[in-house]
Amino acid sequence: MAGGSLMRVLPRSPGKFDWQSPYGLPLFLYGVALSTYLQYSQRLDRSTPASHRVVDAVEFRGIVQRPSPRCTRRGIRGSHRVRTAAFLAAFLAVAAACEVPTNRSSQLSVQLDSIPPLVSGDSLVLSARVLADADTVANAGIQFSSSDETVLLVNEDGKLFASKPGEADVTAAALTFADAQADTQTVRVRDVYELDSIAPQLVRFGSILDLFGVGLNQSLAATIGGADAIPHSYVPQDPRQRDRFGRLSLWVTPPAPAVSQAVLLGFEGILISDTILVTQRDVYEPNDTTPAQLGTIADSVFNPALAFERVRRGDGRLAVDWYTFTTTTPGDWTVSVWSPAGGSRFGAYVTNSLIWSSAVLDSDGAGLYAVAPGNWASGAGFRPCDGLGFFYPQYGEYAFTFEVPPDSAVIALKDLPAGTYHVLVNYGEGGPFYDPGANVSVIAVFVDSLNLVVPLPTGLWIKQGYRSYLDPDRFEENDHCGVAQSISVPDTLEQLSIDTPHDADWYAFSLSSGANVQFTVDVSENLADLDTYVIRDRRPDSLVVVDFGFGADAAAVTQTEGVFLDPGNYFLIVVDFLGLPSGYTLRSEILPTLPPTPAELQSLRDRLGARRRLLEQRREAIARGSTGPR
Ligand SMILES: [Ca+2]
Ligand SMILES: [Ca+2]
Ligand SMILES: [Ca+2]
Repeated sequence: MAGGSLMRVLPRSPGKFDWQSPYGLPLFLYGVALSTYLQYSQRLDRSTPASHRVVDAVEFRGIVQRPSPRCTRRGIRGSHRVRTAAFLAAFLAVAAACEVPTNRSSQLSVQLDSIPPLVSGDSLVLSARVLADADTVANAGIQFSSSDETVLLVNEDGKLFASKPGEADVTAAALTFADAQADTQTVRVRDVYELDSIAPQLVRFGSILDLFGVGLNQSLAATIGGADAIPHSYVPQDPRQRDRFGRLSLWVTPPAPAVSQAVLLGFEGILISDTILVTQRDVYEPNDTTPAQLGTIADSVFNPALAFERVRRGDGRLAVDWYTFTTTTPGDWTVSVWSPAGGSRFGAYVTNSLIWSSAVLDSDGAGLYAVAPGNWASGAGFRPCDGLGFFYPQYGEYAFTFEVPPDSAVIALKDLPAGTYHVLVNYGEGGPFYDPGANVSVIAVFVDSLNLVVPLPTGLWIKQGYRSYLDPDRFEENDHCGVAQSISVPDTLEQLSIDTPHDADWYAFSLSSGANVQFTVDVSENLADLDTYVIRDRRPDSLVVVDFGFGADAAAVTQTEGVFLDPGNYFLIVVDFLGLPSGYTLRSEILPTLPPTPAELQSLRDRLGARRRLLEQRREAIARGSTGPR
């Protein structure tokens, strides 16, 4: 009865039906209209003995279980427990006798799971399945093979071992379905230390080159075009496998030539990239007569791989590097600029006002960088106050302070008002001076007689916060006259500090009657060499240097002469001649009032002359030291 009705009811058109059994074993019978089939099977369940020749009646092509277990007794038992148990038991007894049913489909194919990137020495177990359309055929045996056993060892069970770098095809084929389309993947086995690709192909100094590969990390010595490359970052593809695939990013540093290769040197050997092209300018160029605008800085701008390009402007002068940055809230900021090749040709200044104008020309008709009246600058040897330089009556000329040129500059500024600031970096011969005719403090840059053509490495870091070598003293910020600290005379002030190289401490004091005042600076760092300048404040007309002190033989104590000072307003500036931070104590005393003698005036002139000569000697020594072979 059952066999006959089944033959009549079941359509012969192929179809499929997913049915989730109450026991979590999804069953899928393929090849018949299963809804009908199951209706029948349920009817049969109630009325028909388990033994049944249902298999003859349906055009099934296989039975599918997901997930596909091996053909085990357990799997079959599970299938028995479906509600249509009676029917299915009979069905499965035939269909699932551990050999997959006959292949009558041209839709069958093998799907080999994606093989992950491999490194020599890796092993894994391959997985694949036979698919009928999009569905997995249960119990279908798979045979795995490798096209090159010297590269990839693959056994029958699909265990794979990557034995050496190279390429091989892995094929998964169905054991029993002769018509099933085999699946092949080409697999590349990477070396444990391998450079894969590099990007971008065209870079500038200060840009970042990304190297992709295996075994790359930041501890490798790296060069680009022979120049030491500065590590930027390393990002592993898989954080749990840092020593495998990843991206190593390097700063492109000068003087990498126009056609360069990246070279990585590790314990495992040397890796060399393809050629990259290097534009011989840094990422902020051109920023000579118009500044590179860094915009509003929330936290920091950092680039250790910039270049001083040593190119000449139209007026024959060496180009400079000029940046502006903007802060939106008052706060502490530190500007740091450095160059290994700095020395006597290096100058870096921060100012709240800077213009370049061919309207402000030097005697040769070259343009100058000018700090406008009323503004300030801070940087070794460049300390205009209200735009003015200091008049040295002993010489009949204007200058600022005498300070040895640094090879790096750290300018830390506390409580900087919100606004836009300028950073000017000058590597050329020349320097700052005050032009009384134009009433501006200017920075002139002259042609570099050394005529070097290679770009010099330099770095820039503008960072929120006050980053000093020593703790700032209680009077910071006092780096320019606009924020000078008022002091009494006489007095003794302790626990002061030159907190970074070339920190300058400005103090303001007034005398209501003439006095013979002597200032003494005691440093805590014996090598430090601090100088004092006593300046008569005659703004807006002039700032006149009336006394000057520096350590004689031992630099530990600096003392002014005790020159008679007329009633009026004064500045006392403590500057760092050598660029050596130190704590200090500042003591002011009133000495017995005596009019200045010609000998005292001569003494001041001599001291200033001595300082100038020492400065020139140091400049020359630095220049000799920094112009050797590079
Ligand atoms: Ca530059
Ligand atoms: Ca200070
Ligand atoms: Ca200061």
